[in-house]
Amino acid sequence: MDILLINPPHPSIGSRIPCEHLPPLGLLSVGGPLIDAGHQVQLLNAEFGPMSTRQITEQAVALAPQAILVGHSGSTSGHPIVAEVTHALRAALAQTWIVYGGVFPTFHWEKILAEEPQIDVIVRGEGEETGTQVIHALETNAPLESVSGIAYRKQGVPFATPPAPLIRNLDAYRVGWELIDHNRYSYWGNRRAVVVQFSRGCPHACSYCGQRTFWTRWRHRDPQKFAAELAWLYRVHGVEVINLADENPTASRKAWHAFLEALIAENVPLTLVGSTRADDIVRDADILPLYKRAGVARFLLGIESYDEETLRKISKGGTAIKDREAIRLLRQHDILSMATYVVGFEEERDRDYARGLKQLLSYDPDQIQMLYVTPHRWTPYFREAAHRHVIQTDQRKWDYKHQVLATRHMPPWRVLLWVKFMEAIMQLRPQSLWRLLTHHDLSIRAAMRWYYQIGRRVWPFEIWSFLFLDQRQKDGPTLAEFWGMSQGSEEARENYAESQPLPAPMPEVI
Ligand code: B12
Ligand code: SF4
Repeated sequence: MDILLINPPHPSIGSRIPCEHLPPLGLLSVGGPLIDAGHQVQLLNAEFGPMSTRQITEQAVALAPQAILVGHSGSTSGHPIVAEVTHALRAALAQTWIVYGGVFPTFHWEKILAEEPQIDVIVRGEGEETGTQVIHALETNAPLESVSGIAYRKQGVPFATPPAPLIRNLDAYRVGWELIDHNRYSYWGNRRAVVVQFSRGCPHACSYCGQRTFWTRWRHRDPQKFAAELAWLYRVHGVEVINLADENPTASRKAWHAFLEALIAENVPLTLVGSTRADDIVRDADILPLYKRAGVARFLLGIESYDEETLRKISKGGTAIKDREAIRLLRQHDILSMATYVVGFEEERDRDYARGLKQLLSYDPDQIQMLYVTPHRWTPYFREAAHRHVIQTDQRKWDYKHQVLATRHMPPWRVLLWVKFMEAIMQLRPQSLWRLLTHHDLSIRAAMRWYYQIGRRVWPFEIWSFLFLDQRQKDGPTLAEFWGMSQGSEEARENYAESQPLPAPMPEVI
């Protein structure tokens, strides 16, 4: 079948402010198995430009595919643009199948199928095997009901088949790297870059996390094969920067250690950036030199809050002592730390922000990222927040960089003032500037400069957007009224998936 993968343009700052783009790994992961199954696959990445809906439609019409597969990694805030683009595609290509996948449609399939008649099939969960099976069913006119892990309209009514089993062997499917021109993709200051996954899922259970419910059980690729693929990307395609998409790449010390050793043995000058948990860094204190030798340059630590009570409430499972120690250890090994700080919890007051700032200063991370709490309907946190009022009803702004829920004691302008004040203090304090100017590792200094350059544009842009672009509701609906009730039955998908036996994990002894 002739298949066109479309990555629609995302309106958020993460896509629009940096002049760099990363490959859409989700679509490439679906594309590789489709190519291997004998289909003709092309990718239209509309993030470049960005392309208008009209331009996307014109290109799609010119290519005349039999099926269009669409999805976006920023899936919640990306949904409105997917709806707009697919609507236009349907008007121009009446006979083409339109298949949609990703995290948000996995959980919101029912509403999407009811509201967007142009979408024929939604792939729920991992797309490698299910995507290939859907295309096979469409091509051979087989009943869609025979494919697990999808939703479609059965006799006009949204209908979901049973969840697909988890992919047990992540090495069984390959990424369709041939779908992109590596020259066009960069990160970390115009260095050729890719996004890759060593692992999927997370063994922890933070109550607000939408990702672990999606991937469910933590699984990892073969460490040697993964290292060999990264080395191949460097040698054949000149890739310099590896952005790890993993929720938690270091969850197994044994597997991560094996990967670091394998990558060091490949002897390729790669730069690795990713996210992980502070307690894993503390656990790995003795092997941090290996992190550095393998090329790890920065880890984002999902610290979220510096208040033990909030950490307990969101079931983070971390402690302030470990968080601080992780930052210290990373610095000791010349690895940058980026700490996230989440605001917008219901009972917050000025004194909480003041305390948070004091704590942040004492943690002394190299970079910070301030985020707004953004409850997804498929997370346990959603139930706790269901009564709160939505102040941002534009779904495109549900991107963690806009306040979406009212807080009880503070108007949004004061929350924004605190956020901007904390960002400015953290990034412009003498200690940070001194490191920026004098860090002995020149590559780290360049990376810090790059982050400051992006920050210089993002910081005023967010204030400008708040004042002149964003519309906020005064008496908005409650969260439950806005999205509907919590998706208890969808959370059951996880239990279903977890009931499937997986191969034994690598033993945790080294
Ligand atoms: C790398 C990354 C980025 C990069 C680049 C993204 C890119 N080029 O795709 C940058 C830095 C630009 C970025 C920006 C943003 N990001 Co981001 N990002 C990620 C990250 C770390 C990895 C994405 C990824 O490649 N995942 C791995 C792939 C394999 O998974 P996947 O895309 O879900 O695809 C699988 C399935 O969903 C399915 N599938 C997906 N699409 C389709 C389509 C079809 C047709 C089918 C059949 C199947 C299918 O099959 C795939 C294989 O199994 C994720 C966290 C994560 N671990 O996923 C956050 C994440 C996607 N980002 C997020 C957010 C909020 C953003 C921003 C909105 C931030 C901002 N305010 O600017 C923007 C959005 C713009 C964007 N381009 O995505 C959130 C999205 C939450 C949500 N539910 O909406 C995530 C999940 C982080 C989080 N923990 O919450 N991001
Ligand atoms: S540690 Fe990170 S990925 Fe794991 S459940 Fe918590 S927030 Fe999600």
